[in-house]
Amino acid sequence: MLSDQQLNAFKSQGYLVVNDVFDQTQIIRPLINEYEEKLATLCVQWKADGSLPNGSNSWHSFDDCIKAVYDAGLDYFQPLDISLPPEQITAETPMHAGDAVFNLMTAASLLDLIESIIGPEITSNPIQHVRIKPPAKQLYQDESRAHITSTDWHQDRAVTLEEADHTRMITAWIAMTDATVENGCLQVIPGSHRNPMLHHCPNPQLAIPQSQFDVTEAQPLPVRSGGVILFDPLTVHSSLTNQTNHVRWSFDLRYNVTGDPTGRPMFPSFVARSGRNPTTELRDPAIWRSLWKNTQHKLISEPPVTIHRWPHDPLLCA
Ligand SMILES: O=C(O)CCC(=O)C(=O)O
Ligand SMILES: [Fe+2]
Repeated sequence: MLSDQQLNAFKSQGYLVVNDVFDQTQIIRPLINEYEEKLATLCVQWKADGSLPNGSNSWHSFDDCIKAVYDAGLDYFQPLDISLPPEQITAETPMHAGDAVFNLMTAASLLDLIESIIGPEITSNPIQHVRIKPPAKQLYQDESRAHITSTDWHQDRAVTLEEADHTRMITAWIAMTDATVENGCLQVIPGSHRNPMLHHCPNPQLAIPQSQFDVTEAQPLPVRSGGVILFDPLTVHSSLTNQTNHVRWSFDLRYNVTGDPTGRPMFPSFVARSGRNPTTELRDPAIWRSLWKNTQHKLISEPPVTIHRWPHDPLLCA
């Protein structure tokens, strides 16, 4: 649970850094193993079908694999992501709903922090991603995907549909690798959660024009592997550039009060904790996987889903 001091800091600043939330042996190492295995499987397939050059045989690390796969122009992101994409969902669209991810999402140490802020009726919100970011110097010049390169300034409320504008929600940003100023940690505008929703421009990333806030107030938030940054859905945030030679890896998860709209109704949510009715808590990762599988089957036959509300505004988004 958060101390009164931590809770007050969260309420006044709109964010809180908490180190050492996840046990390295129980949670972080199994996640690394699960991702290493998944990436290795992908690489075997890509080599077999000729899309990955043979020279890439001598990888020694997860880092090297990610770099080689990115260099070859292959999409490692979607198969490793923990959500379906917003569009072009087919029967083959991959995603990663592994046991170790489920254990992260439902870890008591994280839910305790969330409970301190929004109470004991907690739903795991399906707006969730992995971000495995190669060194910036290695990226293609036109790379703009927020899961691969630095993320532009935004509020998370803006990535939901209007139905969730009053949803009591928290983002939990989890450092897998140590997150530093050099490798592209998160940064926030302290106190900006007291703003209303600011205007967001849709392209190339969803972003608040810099005329709408004071970017000189930006506060970078380094956090160690296994630590968490909690923030309010209206806190203005972005991430820095990865200027190192190593991959920077994080997950971002969201939780809302059970019963409030998630803001992405086409994707599956589940009860992660319930003080009132613990039997409603989902404890089985196989059921979580099947929720996503069923969603996928349903969405194949439907038109692309809209995940945010922002049209291009020619005045604000020049
Ligand atoms: O890690 C990043 O680059 C940005 C993450 C983010 O925007 C979020 O967690 O809401
Ligand atoms: Fe965000």
